Amino acid sequence: MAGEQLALTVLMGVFLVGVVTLVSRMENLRAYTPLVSGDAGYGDSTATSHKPSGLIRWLTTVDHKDIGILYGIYATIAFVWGGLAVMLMRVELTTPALNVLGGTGTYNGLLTSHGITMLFLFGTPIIAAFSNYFIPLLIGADDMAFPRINGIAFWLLPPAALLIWAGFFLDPLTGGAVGAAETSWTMYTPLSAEQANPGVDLMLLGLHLSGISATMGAINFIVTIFTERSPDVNWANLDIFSWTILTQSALILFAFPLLGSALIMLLLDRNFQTAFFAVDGGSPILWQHLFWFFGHPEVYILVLPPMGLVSWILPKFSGRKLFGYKFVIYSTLAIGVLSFGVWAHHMFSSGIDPRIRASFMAVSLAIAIPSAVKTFNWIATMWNGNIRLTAPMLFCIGFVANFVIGGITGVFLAAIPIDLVLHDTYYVVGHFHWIVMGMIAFAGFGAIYYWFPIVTGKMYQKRLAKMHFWISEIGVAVTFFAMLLLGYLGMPRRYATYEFNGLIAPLAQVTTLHQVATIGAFIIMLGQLIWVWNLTQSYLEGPVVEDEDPWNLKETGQYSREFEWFGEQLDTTDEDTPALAADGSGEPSDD
Ligand code: HEM
Ligand SMILES: [Cu+2]
Repeated sequence: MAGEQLALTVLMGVFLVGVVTLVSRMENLRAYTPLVSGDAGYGDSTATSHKPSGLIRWLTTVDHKDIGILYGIYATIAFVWGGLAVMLMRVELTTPALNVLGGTGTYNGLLTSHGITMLFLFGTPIIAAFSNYFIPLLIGADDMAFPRINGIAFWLLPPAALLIWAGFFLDPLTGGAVGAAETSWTMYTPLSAEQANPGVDLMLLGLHLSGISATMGAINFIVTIFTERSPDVNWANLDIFSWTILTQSALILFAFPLLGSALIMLLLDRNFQTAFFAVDGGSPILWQHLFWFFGHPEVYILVLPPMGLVSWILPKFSGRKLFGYKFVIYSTLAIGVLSFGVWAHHMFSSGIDPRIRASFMAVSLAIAIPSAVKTFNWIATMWNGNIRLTAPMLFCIGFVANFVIGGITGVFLAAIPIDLVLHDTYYVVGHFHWIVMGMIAFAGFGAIYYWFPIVTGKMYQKRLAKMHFWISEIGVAVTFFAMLLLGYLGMPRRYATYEFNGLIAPLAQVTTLHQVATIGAFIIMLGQLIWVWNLTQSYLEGPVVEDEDPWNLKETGQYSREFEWFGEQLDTTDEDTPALAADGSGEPSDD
């Protein structure tokens, strides 16, 4: 046994050395690195002619635009995986008994994978997709400050996903000896420490990798925004999206090391008999403190950049500048700072000192203030504006509406007495899904539609995009409103089956609400199928965009740097591509 292991270790070592040698010998890896090949900005067409083509290009690229696209594809795959997991769970929940998935273990595995995938493998990377592609364009930089670190940061993610999902693949191969982790995304101890399943260790290692990737990205963005701005971009006219990415990067820098340390402590507890989180001699509550000191900022790491995207895109279709630009920045910074002072609002019912609890309640309620400032700024921007209901704008408006519900349900949870009743019920699930699905995903969709012409040179099908919005918004409202109601009825979260004392809540009502939520989930899924179809079809066959201003932003003085860059690209490409309608769309405009 020990001999076998040694042989395996040696083999692995030889393999790794081989890979390193191979990579270091690939001369052309460096050939098109902007920093190495001298001045090779994207205006310089020789820069791109150095690029290898096909698979090698995508595996070795250090161009921020390529890396942005890689992040986008990766996040979409994760979104599909996480979405399929949750559909299985929702089908299981249509009846009180367990009759779809083989056992509660499968349910728990899907639940864990859904949460972790959506937050770490979809949420953070989809934001990185936009920031990598567009921040250098928006601030007039040639590329990121460290293009190769940028590439490495991305390539840490596929192994991270494989490790996080490993339990599912290894389960059938090992006859169940290694299975999917069943810890939920919060990985609460002692459950996570005592679960004797190597799948948990693999997941923890995967999470650690994803954290390293995010931290490398954050450092890169901070340095890029500080040092690579073109001379005419200063702090007073830096675009709002870059501001939110800068704040987000700072949050990552302070929060992720906490997660990394906690994960290592948990791994040590699991494999080397340390007792950080042990019930005897250690402290399970310590895990909650460490986890939420990371975990609460993480929710703002996920939501601040989408807020930045909306603050950037919404004015374009309101025909006026963002109302209160400065205050939108101040509120971003305020949320960033405050988010480190509220972690214990996830622990109100865990028996911590009531006096400590009260101060956390106060700070949590205070976050509602900068959040409201933002909301009023968005509304004031639209007020009396010349609103054009294009797909990106619809998603922005949906975003604001969903934030009102997601944010206000959060304020209720921040009140200790209410939280003691609603904690660990579906109300909490409803609260954060209004935000993560209703805001983060929506801002992502809005930005994808808005920048689609720049990235692909094509235009999407506008009617399908609007259908995508309406179906998604209806699905979100049906699903997550049903969850808020389930919470009021006392339905606990994270259960595969349910059973109720009729005096507290009639089982029939609970079942009906679960069925409503499942129908809503299918509506959401339908919307996403339309989205995937639209993007794929339009990318392959959509009308080519000839107009450097496909959104008619010049008219209202909203034309900005990334479209200027797009215009330059159009000037340098072939003239013989077929011309298109003046507004850049291939379809009759129905805006
Ligand atoms: C006005 C702002 C907000 C307030 C006051 C607030 C408050 C709260 C509170 C008190 C909880 C704990 C509930 C419990 O477990 O009993 C909670 C849970 C949660 N919130 Fe919020 N929230 C706000 C905004 C957000 C945002 C912007 C996001 C996401 C981007 C978010 C994501 C979450 C998540 C993921 C959980 C559940 C964590 C878990 O237990 O798995 N919240 N929120
Ligand atoms: Cu929180």
